[in-house]
Formats: sequence, C-alpha cells, structure tokens
Amino acid sequence: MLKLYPPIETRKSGFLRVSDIHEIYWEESGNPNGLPVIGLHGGPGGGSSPEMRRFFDPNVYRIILIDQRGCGKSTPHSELRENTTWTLVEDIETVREHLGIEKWVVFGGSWGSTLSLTYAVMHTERTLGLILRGIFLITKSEIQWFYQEGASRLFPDSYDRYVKPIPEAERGDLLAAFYKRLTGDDYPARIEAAKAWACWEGETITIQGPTSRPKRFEEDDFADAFARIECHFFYNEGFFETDSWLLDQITGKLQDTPGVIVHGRYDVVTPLSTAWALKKAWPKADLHVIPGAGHSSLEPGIVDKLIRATRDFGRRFS
Ligand code: STX
Repeated sequence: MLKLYPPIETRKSGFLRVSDIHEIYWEESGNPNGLPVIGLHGGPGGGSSPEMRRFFDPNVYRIILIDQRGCGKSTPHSELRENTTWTLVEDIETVREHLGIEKWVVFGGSWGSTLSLTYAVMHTERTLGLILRGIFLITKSEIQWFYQEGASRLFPDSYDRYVKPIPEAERGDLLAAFYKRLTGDDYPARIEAAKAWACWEGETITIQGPTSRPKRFEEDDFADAFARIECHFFYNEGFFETDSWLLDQITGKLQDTPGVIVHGRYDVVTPLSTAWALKKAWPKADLHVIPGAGHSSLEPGIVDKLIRATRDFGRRFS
C-alpha cells in the first residue's frame, strides 16, 4: 500500500481580498513548474491542513491549497455572511487567476468533493480532471441520515453526546435546533453546541470510531467555524436550487472530464450510495470502493488509492 509523501513546507503563501468582508489564505508548495492542482478541504469550515500536501509528489505537482471563507487562516473567522457555495466557486477562480494558472487538477474530499464537482461543472474548461473522496452531494437525504436519523443507529454512544445540548422537545429537527444555537447571541451555548456538533463528526469519520476522534474537533476555534459553517450550508441545502441540480449538471457537463472516485465501504458520514449515484451519472469516472475504511482521507486504503490516482494523473497530464 502506498503511503503519504514526506511532509513538505509551503514555498509561497498569502492572503487575497475576495469581498468587502473576507480575506482568504492560499499557499503553494511542490514544484513551481509542475502540474497545478488545487486541494479543496471538507466541512465546509474544516480548513486545509499540511497533510493535504502529502497526497502529491512534490517533484511533479505545483500544489495549491486554500482555506475557504471563514475558516483556517482566512478572516474573519467563522463568518457566515457572503459565504455560500457560489462565493467559494468564485474564490477558486480568483486564486487561479492570481497565480496565473490556466488549467488544473481538482482534488477534494467530502464537502471538498461537492465543491470540486460544482466548480468543475461551472468551469469545465479549467478542470483537467477530478480526484475525489468521500462523495457528498448535500441532498436532504444525506443530511437527514447524518444529522437526524440513520448514522445514529451505528453510533448510539456518540449520538447521545451529539444531541446533549438540545432539549428533548427540539430533537425532532436537530438541524434547526443546532442552527438556532450556532447563530444565536448566547456565546457559551454556541460553543457548547459547536463542540457537540463537531465531535459527532470527529467520532464517526474513521473505521476506528469514537476513540480515534482527532483532537481539534473539541478545540473552541476549530469547532466554532466547522459547526457554524457546516450548519449554515446544510440548513440552506448547499444553496442549490434543487436536490438534483448538481447531479443533473454532472450528467450534462462532465461526460468528457476524467475522474477518480475513492470511497470507504463503511463511510458513515457520507454513505457509499452517493458515490454510486455519482458513478452512474458520470461513467467516465473510476470508482474505487475501499474495504475496511470509513470517511477519513487518512484511512490507509483510501490514502493508497488517492496516491495511485495523483500518480496516474501526474503521468497523464504532465
Ligand atoms: N461534513 C463532511 C465533510 O466535508 C459533513 C468533512 N468531514 N470531515 C471533514 O470534512 C474534515 C476532515 C475536514 C474535518
């Protein structure tokens, strides 16, 4: 099984003003003359991490990462205004133009797959190909499964902790109940809700479950941006006109775009059925179902297939 490339430092980084309110962080590493790739993180609200650079051979790729509006090093932290799927797609174009890149590979997992696909259908001519993991299309049934009922049956222990800040009477619509607290004026209640929301995801992302929850999910700043931005996007149904908008666009526009889809068989955050539907709508993409893996990009079988994909794309497009 292939492992992550060794850690590397950023060569260049900066901030771009993208609206009256927002500045976003971008960074570049790897080979300045290499094949450009943009890495899009999950959440939304998760921020990029240095591990994301390690999916790419630094001799082959010019690796661009950004922190999407309101998270990571981007400012203002946790800001929801002027923060939608459409403003994020615009920011990707702003970064591309700023760096003088004509076309690039687009790489993203989870919400990063949603954003990658949305970008690709809107800017097909800029997208050489897509490498996606943990497919998520922000449909009502996916949101219902993870935040209301479904995943609750596989993780009843974690679920009890998730719903704890919400009184029984409001548990019939957890998304609305969390939205109220995460966007309310009561700061301690907001942070309590944010940590419960974030830890739910942190405990369910790997095949190992609750005991392997990464540390950052209970840190105030991470949890606040992660929970608020996710909840804002999901409460607004991804800002998509209809549940099927993205899949319809993919059917219409991505038929000639190469893609690799990597999805854990036991992904509980974003179940495999969505990746299966995506593959049907986009026959040109190769779907790899990984046995013994959950949602996280760091599951060993997922790392292996993602690195094979970046290696193959490196040969194909360089
Ligand atoms: N959120 C799915 C998602 O995009 C429902 C996601 N899940 N975990 C992450 O993102 C991080 C690894 C970025 C925390």
